[in-house]
Amino acid sequence: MSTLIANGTVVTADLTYKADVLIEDGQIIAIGHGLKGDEVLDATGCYVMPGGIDPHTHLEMPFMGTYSADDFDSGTRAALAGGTTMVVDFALPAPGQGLLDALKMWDNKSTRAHCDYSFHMAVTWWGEQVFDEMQAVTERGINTFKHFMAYKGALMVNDDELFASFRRCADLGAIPMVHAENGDVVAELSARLLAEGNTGPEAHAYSRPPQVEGEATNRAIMIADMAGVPLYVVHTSCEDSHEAIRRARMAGKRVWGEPLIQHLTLDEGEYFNADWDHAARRVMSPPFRDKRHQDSLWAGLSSGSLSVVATDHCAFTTAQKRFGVGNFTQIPNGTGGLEDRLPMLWTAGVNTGRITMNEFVAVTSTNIAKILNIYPKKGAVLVGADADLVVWDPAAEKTITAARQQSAIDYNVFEGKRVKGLPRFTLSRGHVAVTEGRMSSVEGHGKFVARPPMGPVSKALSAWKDLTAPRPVQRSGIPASGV
Ligand code: DUC
Ligand code: ZN
Ligand code: ZN
Ligand code: ZN
Repeated sequence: MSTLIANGTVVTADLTYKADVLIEDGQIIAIGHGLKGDEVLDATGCYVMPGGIDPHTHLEMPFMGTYSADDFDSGTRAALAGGTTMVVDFALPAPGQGLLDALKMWDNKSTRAHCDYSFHMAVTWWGEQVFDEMQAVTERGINTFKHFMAYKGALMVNDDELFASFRRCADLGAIPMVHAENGDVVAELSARLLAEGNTGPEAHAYSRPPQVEGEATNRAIMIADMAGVPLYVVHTSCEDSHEAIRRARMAGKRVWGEPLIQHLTLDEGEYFNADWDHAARRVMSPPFRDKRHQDSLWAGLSSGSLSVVATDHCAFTTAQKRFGVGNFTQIPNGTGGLEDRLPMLWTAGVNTGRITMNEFVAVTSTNIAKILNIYPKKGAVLVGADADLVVWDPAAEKTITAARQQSAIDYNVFEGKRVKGLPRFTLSRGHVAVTEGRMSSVEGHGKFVARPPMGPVSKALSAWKDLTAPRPVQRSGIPASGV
C-alpha cells in the first residue's frame, strides 16, 4: 500500500519547493507532481519536513537512586506527538559494568519503541575491559561515546581517562561526546552551599555556574585535539562554552555544540519561584541560565557555530524530585522536552525570524543525521530515504499542558506556553503515527538504526597532523659517559 502526501511544500535544510511525496514500504519512492497513492494525506497549507531527530535522551535510565520516568514506550510516543521520528538514547553502564552488558539492558528496554532509535555508549569508568569492548560496540553500529566530566564519585571520568578513551575513539573512527562541567569544582561548591544552609533548588544553579562549563569545554576540546579526534559537546548552555566551541571551529577543529530547547527558552528565574516543586522540577545539569546566555545560544544557531537543538529528555515525577527536599544535591537532575522541542523552537525561532525554516530543519534533523553518519537514510526528504516525516501546520496552535501530554510525568516545564506550528501528521517509516494530536503509533514499530564509523575524515583536526609528524629528538645534552 502506498501513501501520498499531497499539496504540501517540501522544506529541507537547503530547499523549499511545492511537491507531493509518495511513500511505499517505509521509504520515499517519488517526489513530484501528478503522483497517485492508495492513501492520501492532505498537506494543504503545510510544510513536509524530515522528522525531528533528538540525539540526546535518557529513557528509563537508572540515575541518582531512581529511574527516569519516561521509558521507550511513553518517551517515543512523546517524540512522535511532537514531530520527532528518531531518538538517540544513552546506554549507561554503571561504574565497573561492561559496555556490552549495559547494551543488553538497552536492547531489552528499546523493544517498546514506537519510532526508530539508536544509542550512544557512555564511558563511565576506564580499564582494559572498556578499551576492548569499545570495538565490539562500534561493530554494533554505535560510534559515539559519551563522557561525564561531572557527577564526581558516580559517573565522572578524569582527564587521563578522557584522553585514553578519546584516543581509542580516534582509532575506531568514533566520536567522543562530553558532558562538560568541572566536576571537582561543582562538588566543592555544592558542599559549601549545603554547609552554609543553602538547601533549596536555587542552590543547584549556584553550584554550577557558567564558568565550570566553559572551563570543561575548553579542556575537552584540548584533549580531543591532542587525541586527533572530533568532539561533540552535549547541552551547550552558556556563552562560556559556546565561545570555546566557536574558537575551536574557527581554528579548523571539528567540534559541535548542542543547545537544548530548554536553555533556549527558559531562564534561571525559574529557580527563584516561591513554589519548591516548581523550581525542583526544573533542576537539570547544566542549569537554566540568564538572558545573556540565551542570546548567545540563539546567535550560535543563526550563525552556524552551534549545530543541533536537542532535549536531554530525562523526566522525573514530582514525587521523585521530592527526594531532594532539604538537600538540593539529591534532587534527580533532568527535565523533559521530547514532545515540545519542535513546536517550541518553531514558535521561538521561526515565528520570530531568529532562524529560517531551512535552518530549523538543519538543527532539528539534518545536521545531526550527518554528524551521526545516517544521512540521507534519516534527516532527508529524498527518494530512497526512510519516510520519517512530519507534515507541519504553521497555523495550528495550542497551549502546552501536562494534562494532554504523552510523557508519563505529572507536569511540563513549558506548561502554559502558547505555541504556533504543530504536526498535522507524523510518519514513522511510512506509518502514520499521529494525526492532529491523535495517536496511532505502534509499540515495537521502532527499529534500531546502526551507524557506521566516520572513517579517516574524523581525524581532520588542526593539531593532528603536527602531532603525528616525526619530531626531531635532541640528544646532544646527554653526557656521553651516561653518568
Ligand atoms: N543532566 C541532567 O540534567 N540529567 C541527566 C544527565 C545530565 O547530565
Ligand atoms: Zn549531561
Ligand atoms: Zn544527558
Ligand atoms: Zn501502518
